[in-house]
Amino acid sequence: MALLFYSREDDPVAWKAALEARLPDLEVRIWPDLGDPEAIDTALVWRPPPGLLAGLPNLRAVFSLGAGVDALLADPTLPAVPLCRMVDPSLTRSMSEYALALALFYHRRLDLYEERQRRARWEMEMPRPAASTTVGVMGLGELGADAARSLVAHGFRVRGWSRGRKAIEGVASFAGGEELGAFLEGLDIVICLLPLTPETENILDADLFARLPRGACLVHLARGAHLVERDLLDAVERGHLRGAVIDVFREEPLPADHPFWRHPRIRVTPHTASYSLPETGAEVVADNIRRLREGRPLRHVVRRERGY
Ligand code: NDP
Ligand code: OXD
Repeated sequence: MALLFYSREDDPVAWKAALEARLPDLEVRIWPDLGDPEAIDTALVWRPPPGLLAGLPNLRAVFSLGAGVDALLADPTLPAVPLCRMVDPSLTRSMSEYALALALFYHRRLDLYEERQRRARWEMEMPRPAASTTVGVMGLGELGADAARSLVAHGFRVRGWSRGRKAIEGVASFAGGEELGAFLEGLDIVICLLPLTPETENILDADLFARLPRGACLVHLARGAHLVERDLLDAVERGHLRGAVIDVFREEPLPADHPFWRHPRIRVTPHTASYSLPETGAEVVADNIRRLREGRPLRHVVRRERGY
């Protein structure tokens, strides 16, 4: 049996080689060269066109190249086979690195110096210790928990918000909608690492921004549809938020005429916070294929009823 690989963004040749090195008997077929669809029993995909997977009659499992599976779950024709998301050390480390880098960007006031440089102003601010900055991480899953640990290790004061309460050393845990207000109160920097579900869509809105103190910064690394873009523009323009770094957008690539591109206090990065390397990600997929073959439970299976 064969695995179908589909991604417009990942290198199919590198993934094929990494998978075949681990499972020499696995035939990897790269879209659009499907061959006989009946011979395909697994698929490794990133944002496949709706209906593609439904055309594989003998599919037994779908493996996502991404940690977030919102786009897959939005396909009403997605076959009712186990869907496993990507949980991979390289993905986790690169996300934590990005979250830490951006927390440091605001903590060390690099946004202020950028602006002063444009006006040739030599004016320094006395650096403050990391412990004087409170960073809140929304979502304490594989990525959020590791990011929170990196922030703690650097010395920041760290809070985390999730559905259930967590015990992560050095992280104050807040759980559920009823504790969101207390989580947000007094944050200097909020980092969003939530999955996109019906409950979290549009969560970064005027109401949430109003619960942050004046001068807080947003680092949004999760999904475009979490953010109400108009509300962010308004909060930044009124000076309620000091600034934002946004990595994910409702429309990707971000259209050239989008106001975020040219806003002096909104920084845009092209959905680049984190990625899975074939060298490590292929091992995660190969492990699940071995489990599937041997009838053992798969790892990182998405719970469809909760959407992540
Ligand atoms: P996980 O599924 O491991 O973690 C999700 C976390 O969010 C959990 O802590 C969960 O709480 C919490 N959560 C879910 N729903 C709610 C809710 N309604 N209220 C409060 N907390 C909630 O996901 P990952 O950490 O692996 O990934 C997170 C997201 O990061 C992905 O879904 C994707 O959108 C994004 N991402 C972005 C990338 C980029 O390059 N920009 C790269 C990779 C991922 P609990 O633990 O209690 O269930
Ligand atoms: C992911 C992503 O979900 O890259 O892994 O956004």
